[in-house]
Amino acid sequence: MSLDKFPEDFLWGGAIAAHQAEGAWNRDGKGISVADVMSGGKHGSERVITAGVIDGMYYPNHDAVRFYDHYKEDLEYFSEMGFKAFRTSIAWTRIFPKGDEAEPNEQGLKFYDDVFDECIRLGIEPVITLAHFEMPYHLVEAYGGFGNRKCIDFFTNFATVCFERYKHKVKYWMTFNEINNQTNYKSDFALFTNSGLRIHDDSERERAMYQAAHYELVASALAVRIGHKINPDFKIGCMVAMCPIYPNTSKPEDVMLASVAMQRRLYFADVHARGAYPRNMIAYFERKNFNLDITDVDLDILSKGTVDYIGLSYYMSFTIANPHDNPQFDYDESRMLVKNHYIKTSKWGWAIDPVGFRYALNWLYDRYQLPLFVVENGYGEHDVIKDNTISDDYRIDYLREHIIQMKHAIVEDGVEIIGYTTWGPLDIVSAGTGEMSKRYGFIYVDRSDDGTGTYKRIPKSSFDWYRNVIATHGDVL
Ligand code: P53
Repeated sequence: MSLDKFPEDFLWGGAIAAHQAEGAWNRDGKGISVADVMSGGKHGSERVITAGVIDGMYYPNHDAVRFYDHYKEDLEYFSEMGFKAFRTSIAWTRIFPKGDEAEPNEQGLKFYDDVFDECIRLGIEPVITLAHFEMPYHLVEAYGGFGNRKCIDFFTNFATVCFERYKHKVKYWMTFNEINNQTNYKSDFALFTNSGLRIHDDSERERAMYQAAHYELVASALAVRIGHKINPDFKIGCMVAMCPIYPNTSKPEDVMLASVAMQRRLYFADVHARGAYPRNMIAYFERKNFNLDITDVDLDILSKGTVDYIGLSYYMSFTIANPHDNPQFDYDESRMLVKNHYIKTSKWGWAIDPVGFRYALNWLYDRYQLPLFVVENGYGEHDVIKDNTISDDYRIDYLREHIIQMKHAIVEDGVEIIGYTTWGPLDIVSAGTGEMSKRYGFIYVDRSDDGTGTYKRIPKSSFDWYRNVIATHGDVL
């Protein structure tokens, strides 16, 4: 084993999600997903969730960036950059338009056959997320989303159909995208996108989140087991948003709260990786009298469906200070996070912290000793187009600094990493805000926040830069 550089078979690439890229929201039998009922928003104002699709309302994901029609051109660009891997999700509503049907929609299945065939033709490994913030809206209306145990079956049906259909085309899978994002349970967006929950009584929100997350963890463990039976060569991972949380000061209360905050945000990965709830969470559920519906059968399922790797996104670190009225060290993300004065932030307030990336990779690898797969990292920024060119040096700087830290983690710290897919290699609709103008891509898409534009693709200066990074195995950054 040589640890002096990125491994030869390292999977360099990029990642998108179906609902943020494809568009074609109601074509070829596709049903309405939770992403299809969210308006546009911006930094500081959350996207509005409507009761179904309302006539005359603007929904940025309906057209997204028309990957559905442009996928050949887009994959060709990725191939030109030398991508070894391409991560996307399968829109659940293309396969099961309402979510509770007995039979899948053949036209939806066919679309992903075409996409994966094209990837394979280009020598690009598809890396597939099953649920990326796009559950069928019908499951929300008729069942209350993952607040209802029945969604476990609907998800495992969906997973089974996908595993069977694509078993010779896809090896790398993930069950739920950023399953831990809903730890921010005070946000309607986080609860709705992850779990299809609409909770109006504030005192119910935290318990509802833990209950839904439990059903998701069970659904994920079942899917892992089903997948391994269908093809023992499958590598099935979980996916967590890794935002390491630093104490604001060396005051012991801040340090203790930071530790508790990490427990709360990452227990999802504990369950996925170890097949059991950590004792700190069991103690917490008891102290809060949550009385969650967690059965012995569930616990057995969890123990038999552990993941093969830890998928993670890394964008930013958090910093936390313990308020005086919190001697019991409860974690409230909406109230306790503070600005870290050592770190600059993006226009959307996201801390730019490359060393935090190295710290995060070490933290996860120390804890699980499972291979990591960095399936999202990137920099959202307004781009300026001038004479048909886009100079995005700020994006190159962000990615370079993060890749350097990832290299340190591999070479100096011995962390095992399967690959690295940047977020949004093609500009796509922002999940958090629904904006088009929060761009991540190496490839510009001519579309504005209100959906107008030619949808033409134009490589930015980062395109050539990333191509060279891949061509030199990360030697030239
Ligand atoms: P956008 C919050 C914090 C960290 C990651 O995000 C997040 C979010 C949700 O906004 O989401 C992930 O588009 C997610 C992607 C998303 C990407 O990060 O809000 O997996 O779907 O687009 C970037 O800038």
